[in-house]
Amino acid sequence: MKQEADLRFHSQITRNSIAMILAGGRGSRLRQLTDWRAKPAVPFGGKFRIIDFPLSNCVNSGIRRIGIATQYKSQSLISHIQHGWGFLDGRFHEFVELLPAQQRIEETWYQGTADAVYQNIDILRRHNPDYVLILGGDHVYKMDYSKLLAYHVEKSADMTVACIGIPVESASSFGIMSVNDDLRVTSFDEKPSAPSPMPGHPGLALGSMGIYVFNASFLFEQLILDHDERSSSHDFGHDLIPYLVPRHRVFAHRFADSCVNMVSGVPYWRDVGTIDAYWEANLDLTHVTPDLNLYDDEWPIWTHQEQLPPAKFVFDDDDRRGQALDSMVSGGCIISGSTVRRSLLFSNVQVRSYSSIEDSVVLPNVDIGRNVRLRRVVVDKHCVIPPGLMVGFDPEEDRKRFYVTEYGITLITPEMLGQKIHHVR
Ligand code: ADQ
Ligand code: ADP
Repeated sequence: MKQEADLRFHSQITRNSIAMILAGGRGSRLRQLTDWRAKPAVPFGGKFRIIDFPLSNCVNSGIRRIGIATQYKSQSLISHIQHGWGFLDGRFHEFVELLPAQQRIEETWYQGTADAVYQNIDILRRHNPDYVLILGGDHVYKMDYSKLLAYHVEKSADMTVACIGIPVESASSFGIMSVNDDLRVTSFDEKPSAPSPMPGHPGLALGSMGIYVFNASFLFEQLILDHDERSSSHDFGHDLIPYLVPRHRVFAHRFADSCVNMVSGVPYWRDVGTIDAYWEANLDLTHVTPDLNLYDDEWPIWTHQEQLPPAKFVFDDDDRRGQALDSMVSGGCIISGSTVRRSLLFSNVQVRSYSSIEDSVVLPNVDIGRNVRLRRVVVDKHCVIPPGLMVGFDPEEDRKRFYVTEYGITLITPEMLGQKIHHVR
């Protein structure tokens, strides 16, 4: 009975909520992978884009009214959303609405993250929500937002911030908070230079995940004050939250209480903001029991899928086997007379005879010629890898043409190969 009552409570709250995904950031640490697309549009996991994770979390949590604020290099993101996320039904007041920075209210682009919401305040108001859920478009994780919203309501909070333990060494890239015994936030510092650990957890600081719930009328009132009356860079982490904490009821919600994908008791949440982290999180999916479960029917990740034939593995004319081992291979791929090991191939990748691909992530529409050897690389969309190319064996040589990370992962893009993209499939 209690469970049924909880479900009714959750569904009523989610129905009266609207989500706003902030998808305008550049993600410059992903180097040339974000030269042509915003970080939320970066492909991930063989057939998804990063933004599919927060979007799927919304839909799976019962939140069907979603705005997406776009800005930097948004064409790729817009086309993905238009192709893949049109299934929400306007007749039931469900929608995914793209909100490009279009200088509607101000003659400027979105400034900080709070400004991206402020500039759409009239659109949000029109839908008359009780709660607004604000999300980043940059992280890979599975979370039941209905539990976060229910927590916010139970605490009678004005605002709630989802939080997670962050190793102190990397905590200066996050908003770091302290809380009292009731989880009320008592201080909030955006990217502090010397973050303090949580009491009782020497190596961990309490970090904001950039996921916020607000009572809608409270949010609108505070955004207007932030805009009209305060000197501010209009950013949630730098300005709004530190201002609200001493004056209003701001609570922290532990991600572990709403996470759908735990790994040995620790909730899965990945930034994939650097080439190393991106490579590692993608390659992890090829392991026998990966940290991120993409095969969970209870919490599916939705995306735009091109109609493609199945992956094909064939012998070549010299009778060499085409094979992939410990790998994930998407639709439209053809592996002929070559071997792919511990790698993730996105759709429409062709690998020709005598080639070997190891520990690599290959994005869609890539053509790999004969006698190619790739090891520990990330290959961007549309690359044509010329016959005989060897990458991943001599970092000094690779650095002359490609981008090689400190950890020894090489990024290959069409520009680095001297190729121009004329035709985009
Ligand atoms: P950061 O991720 O460093 O910290 P930010 O660069 O503002 O903060 O990005 C937050 C989200 O907003 C991202 O999804 C980004 O794409 C988007 N975004 C950034 N600028 C935007 C703009 N002008 N218009 C639209 N969208 C924009 C934040 C918080 C920290 C918290 C971390 C968790 O500020 O407190 O710890 O997220 O990762
Ligand atoms: P995505 O996978 O991010 O959608 P697309 O291949 O569809 O990437 O490209 C998105 C946009 O960027 C398209 O308009 C495309 O023409 C442009 N683009 C992508 N890569 C290049 C490039 N190397 N040179 C020129 N334009 C590019």
